Amino acid sequence: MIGGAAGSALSFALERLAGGAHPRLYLDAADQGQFLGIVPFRDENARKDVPLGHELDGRLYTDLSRLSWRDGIVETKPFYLRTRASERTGIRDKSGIDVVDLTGESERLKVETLRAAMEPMGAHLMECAGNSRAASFGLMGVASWAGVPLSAIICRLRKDSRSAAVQVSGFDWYEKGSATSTPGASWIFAYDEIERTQPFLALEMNGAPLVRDHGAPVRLVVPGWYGCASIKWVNSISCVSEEAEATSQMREFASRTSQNGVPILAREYAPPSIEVAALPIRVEKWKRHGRVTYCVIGILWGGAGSTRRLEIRFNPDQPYRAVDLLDETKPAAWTFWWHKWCPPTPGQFAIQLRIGDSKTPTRRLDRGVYVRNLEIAEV
Ligand SMILES: Nc1nc2c(c(=O)[nH]1)N[C@H]1C(S)=C(S)[C@@H](COP(=O)(O)O)O[C@H]1N2
Ligand SMILES: [Mo]
Repeated sequence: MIGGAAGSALSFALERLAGGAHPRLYLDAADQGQFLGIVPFRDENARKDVPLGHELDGRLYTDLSRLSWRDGIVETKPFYLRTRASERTGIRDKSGIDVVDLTGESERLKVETLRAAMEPMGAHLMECAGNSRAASFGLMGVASWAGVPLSAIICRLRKDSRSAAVQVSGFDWYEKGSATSTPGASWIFAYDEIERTQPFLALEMNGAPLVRDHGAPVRLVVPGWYGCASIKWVNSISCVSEEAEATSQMREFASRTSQNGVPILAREYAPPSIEVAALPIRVEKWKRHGRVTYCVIGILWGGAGSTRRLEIRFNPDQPYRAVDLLDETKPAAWTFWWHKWCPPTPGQFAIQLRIGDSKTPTRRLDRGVYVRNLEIAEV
């Protein structure tokens, strides 16, 4: 978990257990040599693990360097925020959700009713499509959720033959405007997408009721999709026709979710699926047998496939090499990898990653979105 005593996760060493088939990470630094510290990434200045700003411009960038391989869960307090709760608290009705059919007839679904039907939904990764170096790559996290599948709520609506899709909307009115974000949060889901991705209405995050900034009392979580579809402060779920126009939220995120231009109709949008990507999260410096060595530790996430060969290089003129993957594939979350590294000379390096054997798209990774830079002073 992230969020314990600072520095507690700093000193784990990585080693293959003698004779064991599975690589293990373990905390005993004794026979690993001497832990000398963490090498910071360059050109990253965002303040991490504290909420910054308010409302639409509110952010929290998670410090992923403190992530522990043991459960890979980010505690709620340092979990990333993209948009903080509105200050217009008085005008929001938090008692339930309006469920609206195609004729416009609506039924009030109470939060208490949802709570009574709540079940564990497992650990799921969420990443903002705007995650980038400017955010110190801190706009992502894995939490464990409890809630109710969206399909359980819309099953009634489904019988209407003219309905093709469902629009989930959240409260999104704020005291102040924003230079970079548009108010209005809703996303339209085709029925077959709901079946495939199994979105759920979450009431609990990491074993406690949802907090305000994460969408209390009820938010949507769409496993495997960028966070822009995971609507917070859900206040209505409506049936819409096949000709429904894309929402302002869908248009706002069109380029960040790799759409072809800004399509007019909702059904023209490709699912904003998180493609396979990887990120170094921590570079450890060690002294072993009188030599300085480095260990790059990172995460791999996204995509639907299972066999993933991840490769690393430290400069464009070097060949790619396979990294070691922690042998636990959790398709809904992230998995850990590491790579021991002895830089040839001191200097500046850019850590690049690629999927060696993939036919699946890895557009953000290939565009260099997740490249991190560092300076090595000692070899
Ligand atoms: N109502 C509402 N829901 C929203 C947003 C928003 O601005 N308003 N932002 C979305 C985006 S872009 C992301 S990445 C996720 C972030 O969820 P989190 O802040 O709980 O991590 O919420 C989504 N849900
Ligand atoms: Mo986002």
